[in-house]
Amino acid sequence: MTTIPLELVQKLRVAQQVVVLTGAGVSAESGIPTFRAAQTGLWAQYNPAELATPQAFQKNPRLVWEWYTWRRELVAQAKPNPAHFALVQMQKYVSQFTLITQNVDGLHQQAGSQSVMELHGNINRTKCFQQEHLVASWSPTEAIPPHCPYCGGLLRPDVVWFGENIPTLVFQSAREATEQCDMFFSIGTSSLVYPAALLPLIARQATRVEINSETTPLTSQVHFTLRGSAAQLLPALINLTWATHEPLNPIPE
Ligand code: BV8
Repeated sequence: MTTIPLELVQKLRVAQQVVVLTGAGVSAESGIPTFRAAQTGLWAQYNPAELATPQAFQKNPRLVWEWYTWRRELVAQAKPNPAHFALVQMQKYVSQFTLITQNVDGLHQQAGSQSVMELHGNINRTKCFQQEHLVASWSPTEAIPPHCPYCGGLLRPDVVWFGENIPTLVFQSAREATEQCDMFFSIGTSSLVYPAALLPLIARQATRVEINSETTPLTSQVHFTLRGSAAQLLPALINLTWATHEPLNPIPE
């Protein structure tokens, strides 16, 4: 595991506004395959970026619905890992902390993070394709996908597909926090999907840190690179920075 520079610890200890952007690499050690890792089993022959589009859904709604059903079952079995819990801790020690995620698995909230900004939606929420009615439940049906109880449209996951806009207010809040922060962490993301990948580039004024098991297009743009597993590096960073400090904002356990 890479060493954690003392200068990074010292900067984090005095940081007032910290923004963290996470990607699928943070959930990898919860057993959820990252977006670019080969899909397993039945889904190995599909490219996620080709399934996660409105066009794919319109062309084959059953296939796309079943892909998400498979992923929802993976997410249901997954538990937050030490990377998620370390970010809950970080939120307690930083006076203004913003967590922005590209992940759709809800594990940050499950771990206890507050006010998570979900850029790409949440796989556990369902809406209708036609009129975006949010649908919490639907009567048992043979139809795959099921139909919206309000308008009869086809149900789909409430995630942002490629070619769809990020929820405007969410991205605006994420952008504002990024423009004001003094430290920006990019954790477990390949930095290939936009506009999320723009955020670290907007944080020109901040000390930028990347935590990733591999190099990404962002690596050359950051001040500190921690090469390795987020589930190992984040707890180590939190411990080095605040082990002897009282939390500023204790979040109820
Ligand atoms: C948009 C939800 C405006 C769905 C996702 C042509 C037409 C239209 C748009 C575009 C276009 N060309 C480009 C675009 C823009 C497009 C885009 O960016 N495409 C890419 C492929 C180039 N973006 C969009 O379409 C966005 N909307 O632009 O709207 C617009 C509208 C209309 C027309 C034009 C423009 C919407 C993008 C949102 C897509 N939805 N998810 C679902 O999940 O099913 S994105 C999807 O990829 C996931 O959310 C995922 O999080 C995200 C990014 O991937 P990562 O999280 O980074 O995961 P990845 O597997 O890639 O990498 C994991 C990383 O972790 C790796 O670096 C690995 O090394 C590291 N790692 C692994 N294990 C660990 C680890 N690190 C640390 N520890 C470990 N243990």
